[in-house]
Amino acid sequence: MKVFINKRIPEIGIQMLEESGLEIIFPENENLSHDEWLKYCQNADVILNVGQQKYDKEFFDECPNIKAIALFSVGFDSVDIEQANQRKIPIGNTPDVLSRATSDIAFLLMQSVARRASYNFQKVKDDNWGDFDPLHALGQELYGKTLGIFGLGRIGFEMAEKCKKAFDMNIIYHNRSHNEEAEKELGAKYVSFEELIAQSDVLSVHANFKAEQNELFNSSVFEKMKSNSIFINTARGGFHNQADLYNALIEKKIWGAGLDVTNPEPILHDDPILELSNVCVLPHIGSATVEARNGMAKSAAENIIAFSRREKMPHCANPEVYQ
Ligand code: 8YV
Repeated sequence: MKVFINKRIPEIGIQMLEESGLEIIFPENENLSHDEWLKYCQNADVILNVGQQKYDKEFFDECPNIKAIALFSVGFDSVDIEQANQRKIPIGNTPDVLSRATSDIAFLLMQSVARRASYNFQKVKDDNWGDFDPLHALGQELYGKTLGIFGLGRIGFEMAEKCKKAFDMNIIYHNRSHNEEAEKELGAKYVSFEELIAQSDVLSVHANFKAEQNELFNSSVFEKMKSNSIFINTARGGFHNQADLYNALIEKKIWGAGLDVTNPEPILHDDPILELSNVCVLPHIGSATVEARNGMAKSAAENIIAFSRREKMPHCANPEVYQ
């Protein structure tokens, strides 16, 4: 069975696949054009996918030989799951192993924005330390404030837990279903979407992205948020309309924003949001720790090995494929 891996992943994953006797195909160079990438896919049985390549109807039509895809990510919005199901193609993902790292980045962004860390760091880099000014660049404290989580799954839970422990924040959340563990352990309260946006001092997005949620956070939402509120997105850039976010920030409808994901991604170098002092943008590094990336490599390899043994993938985004 031929496994195409488009980018080097941590050695542990490669080792596991090799020890299982699988044939691994790496591209000659990692910056493939779409056509070059497609050719590699056409010659493979299984793909271990790193990055956001789209797996849509067109892809599946052009690569009829593909039998399974193991994503090197927890998010699976890049895959048309219905198409995969029709063709009985299991889609593996990497949940759990990156929850801590990704929620750490949400927590970091929240604090960075609340205390204006990137703005102040830029001042230091610009040789503009400045005189002590009792009124300049003041941040805000997070103790006892309300954290709203949109999408309280594994990553959202870890973010809520950190905020509870560090700042005794009140946790409210909006989700497809109730999260009983969060309600019991963190006192989290389920609220409607309208209540979530109106009551949050920090609103952090952690849901799985679906096409129908495209730009859910837009001007009509930012308008209803508190003027002291901080918007955090570490999930997918598609959740927010970036021009609307920019306008909400300059019109002081909200107080600040921390983004690990942008719309579009990568961010355009001349995006005016980058000029704002109450914004911190990171280049999608939520899972970028040694521990998380090793875990992701291991989970992806486990998925492929299980598939090669005609077993169910242990971390599967479309378990219905096995019914
Ligand atoms: C991945 C992510 O590193 O897991 C996800 O869904 O967004 C990141 O952790 C990135 O998508 C690369 O595949």
